[in-house]
Amino acid sequence: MSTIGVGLVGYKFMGRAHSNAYRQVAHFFDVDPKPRMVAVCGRNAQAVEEAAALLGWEGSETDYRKLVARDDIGLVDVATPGDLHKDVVLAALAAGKHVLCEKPLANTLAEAREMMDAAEQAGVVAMVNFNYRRVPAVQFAKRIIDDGLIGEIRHWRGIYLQDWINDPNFPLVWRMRKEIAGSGALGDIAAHSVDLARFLVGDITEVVGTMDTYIRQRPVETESGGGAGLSAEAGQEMGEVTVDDATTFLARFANGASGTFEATRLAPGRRNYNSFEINGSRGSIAFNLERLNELQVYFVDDPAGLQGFRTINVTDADHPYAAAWWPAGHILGYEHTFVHVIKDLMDGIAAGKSPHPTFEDGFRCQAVLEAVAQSVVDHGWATVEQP
Ligand code: SOE
Repeated sequence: MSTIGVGLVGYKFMGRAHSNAYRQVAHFFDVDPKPRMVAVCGRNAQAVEEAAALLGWEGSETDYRKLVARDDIGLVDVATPGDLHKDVVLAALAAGKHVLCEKPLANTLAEAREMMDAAEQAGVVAMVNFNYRRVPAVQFAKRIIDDGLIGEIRHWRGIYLQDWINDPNFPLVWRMRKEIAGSGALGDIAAHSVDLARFLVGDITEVVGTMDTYIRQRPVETESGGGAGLSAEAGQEMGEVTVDDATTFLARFANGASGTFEATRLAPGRRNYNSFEINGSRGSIAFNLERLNELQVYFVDDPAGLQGFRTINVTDADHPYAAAWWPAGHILGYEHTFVHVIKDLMDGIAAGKSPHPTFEDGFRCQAVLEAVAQSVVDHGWATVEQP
């Protein structure tokens, strides 16, 4: 049994989710190498030392350049806001480290291309953490599609709704500042839908869409900042929101299917409603992350009179990842998707092959996002750039 030293950059919401996955993966999956939680990195020395102790890291660093240079680290995990992804990833690749980078890969297509090319040059394992690909029900949907059970795919309908910033008094956190996040709902949550659509249906060739901001001013976040999730503390001053609250777009897939995408963070009552429906010539599949253990399926070949959407509880032993956890019906949660990502990343490192989503997948997703933004400027269809 071998181990690989991990260095994590970022220790807030995604840092906590990734740390949990590194702690858990070897307890449930037979991974070789096993991750060794060497150091977590953050600019605030006291805060990152506290995070190291809380999250189970051996040590901490305050400079990512020192972290990537450490001989006891073989994998660098980038769980920072988007404005830091490129610099940290390029430094880690230059140091010959394997890399896991949070989604979306970059804040611009040019950055994504530079990162994709650098990963290719470095010849290491490089993966993007679109974790919803590793929901067992999503993997099972892929199995159903690949087995031809719903026939030729004609329609993708991706709807990702949240409401955590519906309150106009919610502070101006980094996800609402273009210089840090790159975009709003488009890059934060529509990116997940685009990645799932690419995984389940195929590549996208052109798009046309809208991007809207409804709450343009918000209270500036206090220095104390928010917790490790999506919470934050409002200060007295007001600041400008510089990203989209919502986006909707149409898409054409290379295989002839049509797609609709909607993503907003202003949908009261929808906490993390990442859903999709796929219609094929022989059936349909529907998924909703808020009921992530379930997959709805419809098959036209079911006997007349017995046809209808049925709900599969994707927790049986022969369902993806399920055998490693609990007996059928003892459901999984959001955090298990990150454990599955790390399990597949360890397998990729063992095999010397980048698991999907690779950095090319990250680039292709970024290209769709950039084309949507371009279509808004041009008021017309935009072609999606290819690698
Ligand atoms: C906020 O919209 C957020 O935390 C996203 O940044 C994550 O990628 C998504 O998984 C949950 O919602």
